[in-house]
Amino acid sequence: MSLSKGKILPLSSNGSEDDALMKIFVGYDSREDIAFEVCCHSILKRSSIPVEITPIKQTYLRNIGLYWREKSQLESTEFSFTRFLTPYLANYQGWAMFVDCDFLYLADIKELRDLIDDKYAIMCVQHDYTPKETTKMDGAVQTVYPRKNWSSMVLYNCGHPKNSVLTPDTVNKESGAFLHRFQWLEDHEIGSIPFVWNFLEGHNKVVENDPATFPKAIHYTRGGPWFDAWKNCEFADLWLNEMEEYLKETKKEIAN
Ligand SMILES: [Mn+2]
Repeated sequence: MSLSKGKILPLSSNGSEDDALMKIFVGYDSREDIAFEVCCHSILKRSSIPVEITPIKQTYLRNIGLYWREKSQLESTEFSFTRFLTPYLANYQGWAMFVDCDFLYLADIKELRDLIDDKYAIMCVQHDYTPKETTKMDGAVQTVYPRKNWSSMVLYNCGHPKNSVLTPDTVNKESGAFLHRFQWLEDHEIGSIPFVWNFLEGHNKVVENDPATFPKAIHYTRGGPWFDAWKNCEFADLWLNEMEEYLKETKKEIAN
C-alpha cells in the first residue's frame, strides 16, 4: 500500500530477532487525520525496533478492488470492517498489528511484541465492559456488543491456518458480529494482552503505586482531544503535547 511510514534498521543492527521488522496497520479515518498522524508519531518515536506503519484507507482499498462492501449506518469509522484485511495485507505471513487511529502510545512497541506467543491465532486486550455513552466521536451511533473493543488493537498471527478465512471476500460479506467477535476462532486461540496496551479513556483507571495499571497505550475510544467535545478528556494533555511535538517536527522537515 502507499504512504507507509517506517523506521529504518538501527545502526546497531546485527541481524538478531530484535531487528525483525514489525508490521503495523493503523485504521485511517478522514475525519481524524491528525489522530492518525499523532498515533504513528507516538509509536515511531518510542520504538527500539524497526517498524513499518501502513494506513488502512478505505478509499484506497476500494480503488484497488479489495473492498466493495456497501456503507452502513452501524460503521462508526471508515475502518470498521477494513481492519480485518490485516492478515491479507501482510501476505498471511508473520505477525502484524492492527490498531485504531485513536491510540496514543506511551511505551516501546517492542515490549508488546515480546508478549507474542505463536500458539495463538490472534492476541488482544480482552475487555469486559459496556460503554455508558450511546454516541461516540462526532455523533455516530455507539453499538453495544460482546467483545466490544477487542478488535481495536489486535496482534494477528497472519500465517496461522485459521486466519486464512480472512480473505477480502469474507471481510466484504460477513456480519459485523462474525468479524468483531472473532467467530472464525475458538476461544483458546485468542491470547490475552494486559489491558494497559488498550487503556480505555473514561473506563480504565490508574491505581496509584500500581505500575501494572499505568497505560502503555491510551485508547480515546469515546473521542479524543482532536474533537471539540473531548478537549478536556482524561489524558488530553498527553495527546496535545504529542501533537505539538509532531507539528514542530513536520515544520522542521518542510523547512529543510
Ligand atoms: Mn477507537
